[in-house]
Amino acid sequence: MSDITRRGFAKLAGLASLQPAVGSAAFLASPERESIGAQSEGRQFPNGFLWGTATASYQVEGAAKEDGRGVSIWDTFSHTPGHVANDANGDVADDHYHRYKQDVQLMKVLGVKAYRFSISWPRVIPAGTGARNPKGLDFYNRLVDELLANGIRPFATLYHWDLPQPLQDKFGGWESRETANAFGDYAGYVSSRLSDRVHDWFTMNEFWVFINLGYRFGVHAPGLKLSNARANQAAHNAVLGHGLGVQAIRANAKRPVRVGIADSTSIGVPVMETPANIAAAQQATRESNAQAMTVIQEGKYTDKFLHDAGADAPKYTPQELKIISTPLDFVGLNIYTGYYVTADDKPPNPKSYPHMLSPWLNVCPEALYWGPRHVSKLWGNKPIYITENGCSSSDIPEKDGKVYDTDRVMYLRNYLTQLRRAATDGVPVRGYFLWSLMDNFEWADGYNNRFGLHYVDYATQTRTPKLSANYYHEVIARNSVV
Ligand code: GBH
Repeated sequence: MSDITRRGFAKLAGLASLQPAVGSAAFLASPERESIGAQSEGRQFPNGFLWGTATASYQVEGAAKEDGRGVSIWDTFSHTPGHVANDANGDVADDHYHRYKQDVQLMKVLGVKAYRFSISWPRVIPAGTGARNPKGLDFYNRLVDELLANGIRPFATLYHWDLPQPLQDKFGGWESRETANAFGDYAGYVSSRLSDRVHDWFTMNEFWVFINLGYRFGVHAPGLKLSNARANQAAHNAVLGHGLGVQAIRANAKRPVRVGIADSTSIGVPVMETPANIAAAQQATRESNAQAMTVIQEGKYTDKFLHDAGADAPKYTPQELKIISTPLDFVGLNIYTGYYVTADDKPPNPKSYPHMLSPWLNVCPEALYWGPRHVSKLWGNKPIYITENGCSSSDIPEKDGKVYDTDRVMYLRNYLTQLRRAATDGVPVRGYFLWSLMDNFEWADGYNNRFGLHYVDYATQTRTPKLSANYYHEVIARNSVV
């Protein structure tokens, strides 16, 4: 690592001790910035490109029993031995519930202009339906106010997997349309209370993941291994809940709002960028997302999906398809990786294919070009946000206490290069939310896989910026790949 980088990193590390007096302006004014500025040529993002970070309620908040919060399926799941690495849980997590002001300062030092967080349904409506819990909602009032006071735009997600346990117990969770209705009611309530200050909304995070990992493969809450027919019905009820949510957010909004989804749309990437492969990759993307993004955008399940599912296809009415496809204001894509496509095949990856610390996280930077591009070609020119992108790294502090996550920097630079290519190719991608602001509870992997720009020492709750925080700070300051 060069001296220049080390000095810059040390400065940022100093900043994170929250001394606004040596804030980012001092860092930016340094001569280092001038001397390497020329390298940024040709790597600029469009003016006004929105840089942000993301987290989710159960992964960071902790305070699991405070201020009347109800129990979620992730509390139950993580407290059942054998489900999560080291039997970890989110009881404390990053203690963000109490430390949110400090965490907003971390964002401010980074220079992000937007923050995507999620709202815990059981905090706000502990039983899932019925009685509201104003004390729970107040946490989000405080958080939103703190963000706005610091010039950071809030993007709220209403469902990032922490379903109120009573909905699972009473109705079988997403197996029932009752849960979709309850979600609509909850979405309308939260909109009525926060939309005076929150302009940008996502209904749900990653349909495929919470349905398939939760209800089909049993590795996420609620840990069920349902038949294909029942899991397909659960997936249908989830997108129905999304549609009801979109309508309820708008119907209850105090000011104009924009509503979208944050979906783990799987992205077909042409192995070689020939016209035939590109067309095949686009078509593969449409089919492989038939139960989420495609039905939401088109208001119908694809013929191929219905044919392949046969008797296991979900039961639904034309009216439900209309609700599901209520037009969105923008589209959020969570993109970590992609899969390769050729005109006649979906080739498997060889054993030597590179991945980050998480075995599933194959390095595929081109997904950040092809993802937004396929979506805009298939479904029109709506604004697109990358609502999550980032990676796990082993992130072991060195003797000097710092984390030199050069692998994450490598990952980010390659992905951002492809995102910039999309933005300058006319794809309407408007912003990027890096996952994640800080290390957090990584679901079934517990606290082992760290995705943060800030290292969290869970014994002391200290946050320390990693080298990648320094990197992202530079990207934002220059609005450029660096
Ligand atoms: C997103 O999931 C989530 O929105 C976010 O909460 C999460 O922290 C982040 O990305 C990083 O994972 O080992 O076969 O069980 C991305 C989708 C969900 C993909 C968990 C990997 C585990 C697959 N990820 N999944 S497996």
